[in-house]
Order: sequence, then structure tokens, then C-alpha cells
Amino acid sequence: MMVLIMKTISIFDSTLREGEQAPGNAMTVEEKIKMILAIDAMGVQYIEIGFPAASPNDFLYAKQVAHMRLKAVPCCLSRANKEDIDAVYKAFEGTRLPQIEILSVGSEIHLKYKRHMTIKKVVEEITEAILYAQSLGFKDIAVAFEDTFRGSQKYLRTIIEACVHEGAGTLMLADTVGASTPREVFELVHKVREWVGESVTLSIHCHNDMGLAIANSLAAVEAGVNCIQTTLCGFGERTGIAPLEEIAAIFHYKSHVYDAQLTVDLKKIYQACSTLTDILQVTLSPHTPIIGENAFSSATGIHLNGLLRNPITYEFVEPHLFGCQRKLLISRLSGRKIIEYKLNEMNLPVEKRIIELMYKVISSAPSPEDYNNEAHFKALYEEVKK
Ligand code: HCA
Ligand code: CU
Repeated sequence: MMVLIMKTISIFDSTLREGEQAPGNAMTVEEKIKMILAIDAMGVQYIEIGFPAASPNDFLYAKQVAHMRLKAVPCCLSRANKEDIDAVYKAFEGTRLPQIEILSVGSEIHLKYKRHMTIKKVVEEITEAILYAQSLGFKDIAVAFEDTFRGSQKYLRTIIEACVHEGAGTLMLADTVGASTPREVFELVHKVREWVGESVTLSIHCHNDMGLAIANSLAAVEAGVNCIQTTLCGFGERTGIAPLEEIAAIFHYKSHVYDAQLTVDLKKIYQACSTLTDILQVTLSPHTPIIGENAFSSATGIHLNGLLRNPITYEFVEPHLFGCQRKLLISRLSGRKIIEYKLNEMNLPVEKRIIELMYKVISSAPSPEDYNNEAHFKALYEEVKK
């Protein structure tokens, strides 16, 4: 009998590097350590802890992380030069070295306008950086290609094959400016997989400038990547990257579609996201999937009546799986059934006459939402009962 084994896609969480880059998202060392623990508790495979060469503080913080016992593999970002690679090495010296992610150039646009370099020079730069990292003992070497999806295949093939030849185990393809569509991502990732074979890990990092970060990450999985880069709440430069919580929900419900699963502990997600939004003091849009205030709220009669009969009618993503709760709310349109339900829930006697009277008041009240407050609801009940 043939046993089909579903593949596991790794999650590389970049909340503390990409996420922290968003305006207003800077965290103190203590806050970052708190976040590392919350992210690690979710069971992701990699945590990008930051960029040790960025400042003395970043270096000291990386040094502190080096001594933490994490389940995940820590990863540090580095440019393709000795000083940056040394900073990662020194931060972890004497402990197990982390994954090092060395930045390289993924497009002719970046080559020409940002780096002012020839292809030959940039290939030399990255291959020398890989060899230098190896000479220091780094075993897990990833190369991140910025702006991959605007690069030509001819250029990408040259630089990618050179990196693999020198021993890069992971290639990270970044849609740095959110310039691609799912089909374009699929086609390029598929090509890269053909060039490098199965022994190299491919990872995807999609920005959300056109709202396609998730769709593009999924297309990359279909084309053969092994790892998705995410952040909590999708934070990151500009519109951010693929949000971990949504990617986790998709693979929970649709693993059969992608023939792939994750190992993320769904129940820990809400906690991790709220630790982050508390630290950053940001309020998410109420309709944010999974973690927004209204993600599991209903307040109209038709939906409430269905949910009260059986949640399956109007709920696909299940709140309790993500450490959240379903909210059945009173509104101008919420109808009578919810009143009956709330009376029952509060152990108040249920009478048709009372429901009718309460319904009349609620449906014409200037702000019916106030009756979601138990004390107000109860006061109304007492009032109409007289
Ligand atoms: C950047 C780099 C990057 C990817 C780098 C990485 C991008 O901030 O420009 O994941 O190692 O989007 O290209 O975030
Ligand atoms: Cu990025």
C-alpha cells in the first residue's frame, strides 16, 4: 500500500526584523525577548531575531538571544560583507551558531540603481560571503534575494546557481516591493526549483503592496517552496508581509488543497498577537482576520439565528481553535432570538411578552449596541417586566 506523506512547510517568523521595521514598531530589548518567547511558543521553525550589525544595541540583544534555549532556530540578517557576518558570529560565539541570512541582489533594477554593480561583482560578493561564513563555522546559510520577482531569469539563474555551488542551503526569494501576482510567483518559483533541484530549501517572502502577500505565498507553496516568511499581524515595511495567523488558518483548513501542513500551535496565536499589539500599542482594524475585534462577531438576525441553531451555518473559521471566542451581539438588526438567548444565558425567565417588549426598545434605541453590556441588558429586562 502506498502511504502518502503530507509535506510540512516551515514558518520563518520575521516579526522581530521585518515587523519591527514598520514605522512606530521599534521595541526595546526586553520587549523583543518577551516576543521571542511568545513566537517560540507557537512552534515556528525559524525566528528572525534581527540584524546584529545594525547597531551596538542590536548586537548586545543578539548576544542575549544566543543564550536562550529556543525550540526554533534563530536567524540573523547580514549584508554580504565580513563585518556583518562577523557581528553575527561574535554575538553567537561559544554557542550554537544561528542560521545566517545573507542579503543579495535579486533584480537588475537593484543592481543598477541601488548597488551600482555588475553581475560579475555581485556574484563574487555573495559567493565570497558564503565562503567566509562557512570558514567561521556557519552550517545553515541562507541567501536572501531582494526584489527577486523583478529580476530576469537569466540573471537569477546565474547568481542562484553560483550560491548553491558554494553551499548555500536555503534560497530566500523576496517580492520586496509587492510587485507580483500569484501566477508570476508560481512560474518563477517553479523555474528556480528546476534549476536547483530538491536538496535546496526554498523560502518565500511576499510584501503586500497590492494585497497579494498571502495569495503569492500560497502560489509559491504550490510551486515548491519549503518555507514561508511571515510576521504576526502581517507587520512590516509599508503594507507588511504575509500574516502568520492567516497563513496558519489556511493550512489548518486547506492542507488537503496544498498537500502541505504547518506545525504552528493555533491556540497560541491570539496570545502572541495580543502581546505584540499591547507592546506596540496599536489597534488593529476590527475586521482583521483571526485576531480582529470583529473576526468572530455577528450582530444581524439572519446570521445570529443560524449560528444559534448550529455555528456551522455562518462560521467556517472556528474561534476556539485560535484561542478566541464567538461573539453574538445585539444591534439594531439583531432580532428577537438573540434576546431569548441572552436571557437564557443570564438565567432570566424567558417570556414571549418580555422578549417582544425588549425587542421594541432595542430595535429603536439610538445605540442598541449598549445592550451588549450585561448590566444594561438586565436593567432593560427589569424595566419592561414591571
Ligand atoms: C528588505 C529585505 C527583505 C527580505 C530580507 C530577508 C525584502 O527589507 O528589503 O527576509 O532576509 O523584503 O527584500 O525584507
Ligand atoms: Cu521584506
